[in-house]
Amino acid sequence: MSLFKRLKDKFQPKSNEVKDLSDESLESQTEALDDGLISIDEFEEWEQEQIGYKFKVGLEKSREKFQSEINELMARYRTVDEDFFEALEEVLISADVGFNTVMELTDELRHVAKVNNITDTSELRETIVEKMVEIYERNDNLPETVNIQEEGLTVILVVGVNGVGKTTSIGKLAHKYKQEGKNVMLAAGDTFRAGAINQLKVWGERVDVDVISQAEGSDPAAVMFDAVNAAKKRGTDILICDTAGRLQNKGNLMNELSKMKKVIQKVVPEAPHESLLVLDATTGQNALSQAKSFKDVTDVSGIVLTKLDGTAKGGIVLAIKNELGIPVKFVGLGEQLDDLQEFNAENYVYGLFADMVSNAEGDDEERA
Ligand SMILES: Nc1nc2c(ncn2[C@@H]2O[C@H](COP(=O)(O)OP(=O)(O)OP(=O)(O)O)[C@@H](O)[C@H]2O)c(=O)[nH]1
Ligand SMILES: [Mg+2]
Repeated sequence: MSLFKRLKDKFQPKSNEVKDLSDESLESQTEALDDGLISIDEFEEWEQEQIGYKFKVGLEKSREKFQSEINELMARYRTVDEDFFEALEEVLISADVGFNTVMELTDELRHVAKVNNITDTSELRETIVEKMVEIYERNDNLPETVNIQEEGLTVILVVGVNGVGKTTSIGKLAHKYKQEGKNVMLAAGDTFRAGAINQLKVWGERVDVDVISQAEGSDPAAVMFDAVNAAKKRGTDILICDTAGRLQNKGNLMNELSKMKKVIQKVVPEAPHESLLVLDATTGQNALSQAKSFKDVTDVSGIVLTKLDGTAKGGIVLAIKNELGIPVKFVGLGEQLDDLQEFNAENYVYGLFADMVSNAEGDDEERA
């Protein structure tokens, strides 16, 4: 089955009647689901539609920009030639896909066009998208799933420069895991910025989970020690640790992180199970260089890419995985509590190309 057909089956309502998935209707739909009249299959289908909808809304800016540029490109260059590929490269680079990834992608497209004798640019439209997914999934030795322990405590350390969305993401993660029935606790490791501890406490209240903290200015490693011990004692499933985004200088920040890790490992030797680096998608290439500096000094097991809803350059996801070799594990698609979603390449591509997917109907052509 072609990629677009598969995505269409996965995310779009089967009924002719298009469901309104917007805010208030969600609650009534959930209630309708609770009456026991719906099968597991139907529930899973409904859930997929919800997730598809979230990605579609969150990636709206990127989708609009990308699609209009691709349409313009196809209108301007009708025949597949070097000029077309060069113009396509420009479009992809301006979407923050990343230079090396763009070159890899267009080289493969050149090959596909040659082998299949494709001369009409519009025939390459779907292949462009397919190749993006293919390239994304190629580096398959990277663990995409979040390393949550089946039993015992899971420690998640959340790092990143100031303002990228660490604390907000922690709140959303806590909410997500709590919804899944886990026992969640937060550790207020940003003791440096005035107000940071309070901000985390507000999140703790909002999603109803405990927050372990000490006074402003205290040693964050000591907070971690307290928190891990408390989590073990209370039988917590998941401890999520906030950290400072800014200290006197970069060296201090990195030293502090390694000290925190050491202290955590004294109590739970295999922790942290995840070190999530939060990056702000709206900062584009700057996010990539932040990731490089963090990667140099500390292990990063996954990226939380926030504010995708705020950028038209959603191609950054591809650049992160291909150019840094770190999987994106979560994406921020908005400011609501459930707008932090687990990343998945198909959901992402659906969000970026939903209109093209919708139009895929009736096109029975399949390319090998
Ligand atoms: N639109 C949108 N806004 C977001 C998202 N994630 C975070 N934000 C906003 O980004 C701003 C900064 O978020 P924080 O969580 O305070 O960032 P931080 O990394 O903890 O910042 P410091 O504590 O200063 O290091 C807040 O206004 C959030 O609402 C997202 O996915 N989408
Ligand atoms: Mg913070």
